[in-house]
Amino acid sequence: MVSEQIVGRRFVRVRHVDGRVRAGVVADDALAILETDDVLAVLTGADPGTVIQRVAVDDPETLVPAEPWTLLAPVSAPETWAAGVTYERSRDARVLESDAAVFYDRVYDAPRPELFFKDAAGRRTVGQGEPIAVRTDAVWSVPEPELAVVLGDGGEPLAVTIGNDVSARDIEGANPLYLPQAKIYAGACALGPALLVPSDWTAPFEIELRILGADRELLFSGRTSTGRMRRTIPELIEFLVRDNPLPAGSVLLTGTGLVPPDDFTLVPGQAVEIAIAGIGVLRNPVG
Ligand code: DO4
Ligand code: MG
Repeated sequence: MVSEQIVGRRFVRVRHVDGRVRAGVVADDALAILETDDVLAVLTGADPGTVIQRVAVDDPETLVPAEPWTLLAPVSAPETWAAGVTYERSRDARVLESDAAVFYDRVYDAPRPELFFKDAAGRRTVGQGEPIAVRTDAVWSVPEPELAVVLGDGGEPLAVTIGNDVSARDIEGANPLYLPQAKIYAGACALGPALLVPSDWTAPFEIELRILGADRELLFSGRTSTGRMRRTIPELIEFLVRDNPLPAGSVLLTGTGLVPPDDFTLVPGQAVEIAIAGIGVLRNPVG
């Protein structure tokens, strides 16, 4: 169970140049680096131990720490899962891109949600500032800004963070059976910058997406709210953990409500910024 003292707080994982990984707590415009490296234990009520150092950050939203520390993905997720077609905008995009429109249309209203595997052991997941990727055999790639939920043993929600479910829309649209190839590849997931323990799990989160060109010019921006989701977080978790033993620290991406125009594709040199009020800003170059 989440301890009351950490509700409303933000937690990070950082690595020292010597290789040590530590958990940290966001404290004003700095990170309080903890003795422990186990963010999950802190979330579930373990004594965080003492603060070993305070490190300044570049910005209270992006939370990039001063050297010799670097920011890591805030959780080392044994498994990352994702929900799809949880917003009307996503349903419309899938219906347009695919000959199998009926499946997407149907799943939007069906009692059972679409849930798919996204990553294991964080092998394809990057953190703040690290490059996300486009598949070399895809011609239509997009970011998908999503609220990500970190789950405990048994599936209880512990914290939220920002997720980017980077996807190859042409591969996804060619045939629904290609979904794993459209969704699972090196650099196809980003998480960060911090874990937030919300004080109210039912309150909506505002999500903003900005895509920047090589000269930092704005190529696309949009906003939505998790209040527009067709399903609730408990509903998604209930289906995810049904007959499915989920290791503690697993992550569930809750689906995208923001889709760039159909003539847009990600290319190397661009950058994707996702802001979720209360959590921060996740910024990744496209590599
Ligand atoms: O099957 C399509 C997946 C859609 C998705 O990832 C989303 O709606 O976020
Ligand atoms: Mg998605």
